[in-house]
Parts: sequence; structure tokens; C-alpha cells
Amino acid sequence: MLLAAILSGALFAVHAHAVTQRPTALRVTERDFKISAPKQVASGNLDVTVDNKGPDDHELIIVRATTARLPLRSDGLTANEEKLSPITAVTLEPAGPGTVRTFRLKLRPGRYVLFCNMAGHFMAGMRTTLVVH
Ligand SMILES: [Cu+2]
Repeated sequence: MLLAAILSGALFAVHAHAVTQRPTALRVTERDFKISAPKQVASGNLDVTVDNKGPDDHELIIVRATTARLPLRSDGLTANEEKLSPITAVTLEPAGPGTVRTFRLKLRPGRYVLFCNMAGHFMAGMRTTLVVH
């Protein structure tokens, strides 16, 4: 009886997850010069919040890449967005400190890099990896 109860509970949980497909919240905080975000998240719809704590303007770009060592432009200070365009999931233009932006994004399983590409910011440490599973 106990085993049956556990099994039915498990089935219900799986079923509920498959049916509801509620978006998962993904909170990203940017500041000079760091990006804080979860290291992993479930695939599917994400409700992303990007909070710029400043003091500088910051962008947010998400690319599907296995490593955070992204190709650089010849300036040596910014990632090569043109080269990355085929694997880019989203690009948010620069926003000032205090700005909070939200958007919905669907990501399939894989490894992603979140970064800011303002001159020097990527190299200064504004990058983090995210595993979507
Ligand atoms: Cu930045």
C-alpha cells in the first residue's frame, strides 16, 4: 500500500509538471563588473528579470556556448557579437542603473553564457554560465 501511494504520488507530480508548464523565474543581477544568476535552470519558458544595480550602464546577451571563452573582436575588449549571432538567444541593449527589465525566453537544454558586452565589461568579469537541463 505504501509503495502504491508513493508511486501514484510520483506519477501525479510528473503529470502536473507536464501539464502546467509554468514559466520558471530566472533572476539576473548586474553590477560593475559582475553578473549574478542561477547556475542551472529547467528548460522551457523562462520569465527573465534583469536588474541593473549599476553604477554603470549594462547590456545582457545570452548565447548558447559550451565555454565562457568567447571569440573577441580585434579590440580585445569585447566579444565578437557578429560571430556569435547564430548562437545568440537574446540581446538587451544597454540600460542605466536602477533599470529592471523583464522578458520571456524559451531555452532548450544546453550550456549558455550570459554576459555584458559594453567595452571592457566582459573582460572585467561580467559573464556567467548557465546550464539548462
Ligand atoms: Cu556591463
